[in-house]
Amino acid sequence: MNSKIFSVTAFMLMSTFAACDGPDSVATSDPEATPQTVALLTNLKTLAARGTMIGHQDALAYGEGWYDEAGRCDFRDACGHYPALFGWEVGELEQGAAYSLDSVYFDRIRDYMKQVYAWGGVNTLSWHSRNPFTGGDAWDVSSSEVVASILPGGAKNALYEEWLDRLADFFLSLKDDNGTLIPVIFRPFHELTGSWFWWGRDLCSVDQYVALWRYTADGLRARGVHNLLWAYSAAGYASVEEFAERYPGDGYVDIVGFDAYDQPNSGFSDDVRARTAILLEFAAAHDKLPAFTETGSEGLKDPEWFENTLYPLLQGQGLSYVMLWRNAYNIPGHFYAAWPGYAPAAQNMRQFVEREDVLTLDEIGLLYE
Ligand code: BMA
Repeated sequence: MNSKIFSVTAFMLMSTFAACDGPDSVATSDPEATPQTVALLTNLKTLAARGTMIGHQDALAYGEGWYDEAGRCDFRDACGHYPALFGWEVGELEQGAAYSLDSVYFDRIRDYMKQVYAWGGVNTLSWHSRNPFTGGDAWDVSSSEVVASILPGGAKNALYEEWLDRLADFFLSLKDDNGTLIPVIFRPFHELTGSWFWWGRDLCSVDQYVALWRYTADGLRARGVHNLLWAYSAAGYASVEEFAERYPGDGYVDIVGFDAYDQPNSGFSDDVRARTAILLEFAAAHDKLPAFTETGSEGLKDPEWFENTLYPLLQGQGLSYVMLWRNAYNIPGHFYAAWPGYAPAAQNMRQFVEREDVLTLDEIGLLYE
């Protein structure tokens, strides 16, 4: 065999092995993350180069005019594909409640998450927990002592430990039929650069916010929870420094992102472009996966919003996912994904998801191996 043929053959063999092995595993923030959790992050990093996964909050739980109907999903019914990513909400789980602040039973959420995992989709959880200090809801910003009260030595530390017990029990109950833990993107204390939640910028110091995040992550890890990817998601910011100010550290975060909604006269597109550029710079410097963690245009008043507004903001950016907010069954006009009865928006959403670089469930391949 001459040397050229030998090296071509060797190269082909090496490529074959490389293709079988898949990409080398990337490091998760939790060094003890389960193999499926490591595989998820590894595969999401590769997938982001191909396109952006589309997600929808509470997609299987309810929608425009329906609640908990087997097999129903506004997103799929409007455009023929399931989203790749499914968002769920654990607010009030910490209270030991049976259902979330958006009235979805946690037992059902577990079933939905199991279904999504069986399909090969991605689950993400947000947590609009109640205010442990005042007893109000997540939006109760009447006190700036809340975060301090949770931390060790604080009056609500024991209560918060109970909350962590409940969260840990739930995360550890997320298993497939073989008993394998289902990986979850957990996105607590979100929109932290705003001041509308009790953990917001004006409600606690930088050190307190970082301590809250680490205390939560360490507490869950100490309880044996290793099936989480941690998502740090901001609201508005104007510089890398501002985005980074409350970042809990590379050992506590896997995904970085922001939430932004298209409200009338909010300069949405320019704002998202500016935030994305900053996000991508930060993500590259820290080797974290960038995502657009919540968005939408309430009621889709512009039925061409997906193609005319959203798509140009995603194209070529390398964002892992974009998640549309929920289609509330009991708040008129509070929807963000199209639904079949709203035909012009459904048609536009179908066009959008059929783009090669907008990824639905059927296009993401095997993410957990
Ligand atoms: C908000 C609205 C509320 C909901 C909350 C938490 O944006 O959708 O109705 O309770 O998110 O999911």
